[in-house]
Amino acid sequence: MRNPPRSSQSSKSSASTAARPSYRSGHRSGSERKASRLIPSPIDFAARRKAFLKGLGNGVAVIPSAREAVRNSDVNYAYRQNSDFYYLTGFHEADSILLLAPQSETPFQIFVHPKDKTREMWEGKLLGPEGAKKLLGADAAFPSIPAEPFEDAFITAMLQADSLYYRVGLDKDWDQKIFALCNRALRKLGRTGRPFWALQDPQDILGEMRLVKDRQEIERLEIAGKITADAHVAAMKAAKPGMFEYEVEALLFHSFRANGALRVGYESIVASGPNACVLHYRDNNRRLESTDLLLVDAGAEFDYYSADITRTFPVSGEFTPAQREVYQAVLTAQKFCIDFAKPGRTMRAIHEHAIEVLVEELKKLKVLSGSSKQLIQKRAFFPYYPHGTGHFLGMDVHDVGRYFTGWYDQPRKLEPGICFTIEPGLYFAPDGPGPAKYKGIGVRIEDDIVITNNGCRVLTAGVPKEVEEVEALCQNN
Ligand SMILES: [Mn+2]
Repeated sequence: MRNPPRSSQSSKSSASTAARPSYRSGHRSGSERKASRLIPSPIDFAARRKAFLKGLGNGVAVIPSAREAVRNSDVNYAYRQNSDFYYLTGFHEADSILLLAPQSETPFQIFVHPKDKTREMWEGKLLGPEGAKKLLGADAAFPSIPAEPFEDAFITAMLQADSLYYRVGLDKDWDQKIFALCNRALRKLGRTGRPFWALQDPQDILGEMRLVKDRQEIERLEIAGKITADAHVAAMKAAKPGMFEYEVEALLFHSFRANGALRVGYESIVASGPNACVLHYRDNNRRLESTDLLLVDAGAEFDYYSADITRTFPVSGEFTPAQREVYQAVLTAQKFCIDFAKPGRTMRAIHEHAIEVLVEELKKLKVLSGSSKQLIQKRAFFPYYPHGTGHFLGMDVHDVGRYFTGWYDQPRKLEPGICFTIEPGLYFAPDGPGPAKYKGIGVRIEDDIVITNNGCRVLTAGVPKEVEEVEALCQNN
């Protein structure tokens, strides 16, 4: 089978509202949703380009589309556009190149796969250069195959530029091509003694732009959060002893797609029993046992924005006393961190806060003892809490943007519009340290939040996390 159809680019307005699946109420939930309220407002890609072009100063930016990745023979992995490319264009096709040159008469140039009847018969419609000019609002659009139009345009642009914004190191073929073209441009200048261009990472500008979300982006993260929350609720209701982890995974994916989210933001983690202690567990092939906790870490991607939720619940519908103790400790930390998150605070401070709360909880559970300060200094919590408390969230599940300003000793202050996860956990590996009664228990609770003017808002509140609510849902098969 070929890839599923990507977001349609069929209507006139689709350049600004590309990939806008409607959100349909899940038939299992029974609650009426007004679909109109869940269709996000269109994104102004031209405004994004304008801001980016301004940031480039006298530089030129080249952003190639994501490459098709071969799975085997002539079959590819499912394609997803590069986030930066999509962020600036709303265009989802492979074999495209974005060339942005503020000094040029045509600052926004795009190179796209040429129209090709045979290819279109197999793969679906291509926008083609003419369509790209019209629908994407490009100042100039050319075929990306053969390479000459891009090469000529790039060299011309570089002759007028001070610096090159191009991300090195992601794609060797592209690196070679770009450097060779730069050298051709230098030769073209003759014996001027002009040195090679300063090389900049487009992330310098784009990372900051993408990190602070505007209304349209928050809407999308909110919808992704709602779709994901519904899927987690469905998983809690459906999971029972004897099922396989992959059955729960399938159910999540069904729920995502049935509600208009075309992809997962990352491969779902469905980890039962001791598998929950494997932080990025992916096998998803164990059979659920009646005394298991099931840790589900899964997020839908809606219109290129991803949610990221983790819930941990008892397969039987009831926590054992030991499971409940660990769960309650993590929940306490998670809620404290959410209360703590507000403008001016930092991701590092939130993490430190989580550690402080978890250390107190571990003392209550008699896992640790002694002075909290010393336990933190010695990192005594680390065997049980070996990961961070959150990450930026957006088009990439681990989103772009600087966690630090200046050098790495100055954590950046959070500001309204920054979205991230809060996901403390506790893990007692079967062969690790800790009291016997906790061995094999792994709990993580993760929500997505956006910083507001005076605090934060949880985007994923649709899936319960209080012990009684979780048990009630799990029992309601
Ligand atoms: Mn996460």
